[in-house]
Formats: sequence, structure tokens, C-alpha cells
Amino acid sequence: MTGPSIDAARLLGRIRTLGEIGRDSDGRLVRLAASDTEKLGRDQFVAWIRDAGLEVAVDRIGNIFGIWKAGGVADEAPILIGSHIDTVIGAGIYDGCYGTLSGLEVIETLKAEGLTPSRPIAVAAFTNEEGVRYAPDMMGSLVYVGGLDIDSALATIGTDGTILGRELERIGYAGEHRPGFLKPHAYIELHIEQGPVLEREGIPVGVVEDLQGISWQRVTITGDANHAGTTPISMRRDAGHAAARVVTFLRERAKASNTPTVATVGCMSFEPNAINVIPSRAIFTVDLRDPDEDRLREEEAALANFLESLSTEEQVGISAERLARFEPVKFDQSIVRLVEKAARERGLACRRMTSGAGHDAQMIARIAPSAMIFVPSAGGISHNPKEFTADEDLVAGANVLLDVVRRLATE
Ligand code: HGY
Ligand code: MN
Ligand code: MN
Ligand code: MN
Repeated sequence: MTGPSIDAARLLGRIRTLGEIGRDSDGRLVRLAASDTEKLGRDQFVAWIRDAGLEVAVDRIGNIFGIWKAGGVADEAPILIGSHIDTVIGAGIYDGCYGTLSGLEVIETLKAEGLTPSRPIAVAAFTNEEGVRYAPDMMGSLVYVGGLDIDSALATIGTDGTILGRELERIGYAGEHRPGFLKPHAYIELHIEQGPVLEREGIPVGVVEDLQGISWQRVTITGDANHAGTTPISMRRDAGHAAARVVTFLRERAKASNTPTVATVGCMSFEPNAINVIPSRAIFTVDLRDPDEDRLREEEAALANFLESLSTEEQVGISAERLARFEPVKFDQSIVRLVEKAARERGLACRRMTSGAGHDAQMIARIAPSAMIFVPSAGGISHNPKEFTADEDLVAGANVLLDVVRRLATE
């Protein structure tokens, strides 16, 4: 499987170049889906794909593809290497971009070594993997596999009141290809782990064999605004206090469960949001995850029951809206074994693991045999400017990806 290696300087240079595109006035990296800054990142990626002599294709949800049809192999299903280039707010430079740029690097390396692949090889940057501006996350790949109808996706209203389809048109990435126009023969995604396991165990390669389920909800609690000074505690319908009880409920339950269940309240807003007014409304998000579907359902049911009893106790109205729901996914064992073999043949220690984060592979696995490769995250930190992975690990991971793709492209 092993052959020539990637051009490390080219890959590392591109990761750093893309990592500087989309910084706000505070220097934070923010390339939210279909935003002006993300357009700049997209344009840079497309320019690199073109320079590499690949065919560029954009589909209606803005997914970008760079396709190498070597040897004139026309419509054979391609080997697809993907990830994303949109980011969260205050992001690191590796999440998504590392896998996307490594995919391009792998194709350029295979072209340069004169490989004649048995099928096309393509790299994809999927739209709105992060889901920060438009829910759900992994939206571009979800539409790609038919898990969300394209017109509903394009009609999605963002946290800033914009409409995704209009924004894609505005930035020039409302493509004409039908989502799903390329049905992959196989899919492989290289990504930073975004967690502490590989670094803690001193292992450079993670062989990802499954991905946990994700449940996103937005909860609205409605009480009564009232004077902070004159209203006795017993007479309050305090939406803010009720919301705080939900946060504590989720943490205590997850902590006591000694299962892998994790729960996060990442966004919260109060109305009228004034220091001396009891909040009449609290709106917040709940992110629940678990590798086991039955347990994830139990957590969702436990939260629903708690919200019901809380509504009575606190005399407030409570409603919950589902924003995203993805079941746990098991990857294709034959590709998982290829990843393991490629790592070992490069003399790299590796270990099998579950992904805590959601990825586009979670969606593409619905239509093609898929697997993922992880590299260590320093301190397990991600979705944070401190996100870091050592160059040596970045290059090692990309070479494992190269060897897996070379093998898939010649079988
Ligand atoms: O939420 C996630 O895990 C992904 O990064 N969108
Ligand atoms: Mn990611
Ligand atoms: Mn992410
Ligand atoms: Mn992700």
C-alpha cells in the first residue's frame, strides 16, 4: 500500500493560508456557512482545485467537488475524500480544513506519481458542516445523501434571519449540480480527533469505526417579566431560573450516568435581558450525544419528562423544537481495516475508536462504505483558537489517507 508520500510543505502551507482567511476584527477565525468570509475560503479552495487541474463542480446546496477522472474513466463511481471548510465562531485552523486540503493533496500526489486509478477520485468540501448559522449541522452532506430535501434546506432561516439559499446565491455558490450527482464507490475522511484520547495514549493515528448519535433541540421557556426588587420569590414565574435548572439537570444526570452520554447547553438568551427584570423568556439549545441509540432516546425522554414537571413547578410554559437528530453510525469494516493496515505499514501506532464529534462521514456512510482517520489534538482542544495538531501528526495522517486512497483506487 505504501508508495511515495505527500508534499508536506504544500499541505501545511495551505492549512495555514486557509487558516488566515476569515478572521474578524478581534482576530477570531469565523467562516460561518455561506457568509462573506466563508466565500473567501471557498474561492481559495476552488483556486487550488483548478490549479491542480481537477474538474470543479458545485451542487445546489453549495457542496464543492474537485474531480480527477484520470485515464478517461468516465462515470465510474468515484472514491470520495471529504470534509468541510466552514468553521464555528472562534475556530481553530484544522477542523474540517485539514481533511479537505489533505484530500486535495492526496489527489495531486497520486497524479504526480503517474497513478492510473481504476475509477475517478474526488475531494469534497461539504456545506454547513458546523450548523452554527443554519441548523442542522452536516447539512450539505445530509442533503447530498437525500436525508434532507434540498428546497427545505435552501429555505432554512439562520440565527441571523438570513435564508441559506439566498446567501448561497449571493456568494456565488448556488451550484447547478443535483445533490448526490456523484455516488461514491467509497468515502474516507481525515480529521483531527478534537478530543483527548490519542494524545493521552501517545498514539498518532485513530482508526474511527463508529460515530455517536446527536440530538439538537431549541427550548423556549416563557414566564412573566416582573420587578427584580418588589416581586417575592414565591410569586415569580422566572424563565431564567427555570432555564438554569435545566442546565443543572442535564449536567448532574450525565455525570451520574457513568455512560459516554454528554450534554451541552451552548447557546442561551434571556428576554428582556435587563439586570432588574425577572426574565419573561429564556431560549437555549441542548446538544445530547451518545454512541448508543437506545440510551440517546432515554436521555431525550428524561429531558422531556423533566421539562414537563419543571413547567408545573415553576409555573412557566416550556416548548422544545428539534433542530437535528442523527443516529450513531458504524463505519465499513473493510475500509476500517485498510486504515489500520496503512498506518501499520507506515510504522505508525494506531487504535480503534469512536468519534465524539459529528462529521460528514456520518451522512455519507448512508450511501457508501465509509471510514475516518483521526490524528491527535493537543490537549484534546477544538472549536477553540487553541486547537493544535503537530505538523508531524498532520503529515502522518495525510500519508495514511494517501495509502488508503491509493489502494482503493487500484483494486
Ligand atoms: O457538532 C459537531 O460535532 C460538528 O462539529 N458539527
Ligand atoms: Mn469538523
Ligand atoms: Mn467542528
Ligand atoms: Mn464535525
